[in-house]
Amino acid sequence: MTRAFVALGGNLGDTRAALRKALDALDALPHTRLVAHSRFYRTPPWGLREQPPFLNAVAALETALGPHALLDALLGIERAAGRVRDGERWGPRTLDLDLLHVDGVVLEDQRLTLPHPRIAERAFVLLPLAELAPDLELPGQGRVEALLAAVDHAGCVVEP
Ligand code: PH2
Ligand code: MG
Ligand code: MG
Repeated sequence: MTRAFVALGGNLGDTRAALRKALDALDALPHTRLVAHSRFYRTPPWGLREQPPFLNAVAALETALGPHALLDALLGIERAAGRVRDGERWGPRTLDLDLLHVDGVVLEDQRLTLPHPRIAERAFVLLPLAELAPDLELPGQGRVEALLAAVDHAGCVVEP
């Protein structure tokens, strides 16, 4: 079993329900267990600014799935949640599941780059990830707690 971290996000519809359902779906994946999840954060939209705020969280899994099988499983959960890919990069979405990191894995191919290449820029990922794994060393990027200290996360607030 390998530890993997998944970012959850969404900003269309009932995002709280979508994230809760996604956590259940992650736990229900074959050969996979949800070990922990962060609190939910309301976060300002990053990348494309003119869209509703996001709800974001991070999940820690133990899984026997390889990185590509896990990616396929995440896409399947997004589809089951009604995600429609209209091609707009960084645009609004019902549910987004991004594979952030898998212990011991560094890879880059057509489908997948690990660790996720933009973690260090994203307070909406670093804040929940630091709840679960502040000491995690992301190959090529650094330690999560140090990365978090270098970004502005003032606009991100824990949902009650
Ligand atoms: N996801 C994006 C683009 N921008 N901004 C926030 N705050 N949270 C997200 O999850 C997010 C985003 C594309 O996946
Ligand atoms: Mg994303
Ligand atoms: Mg995505």
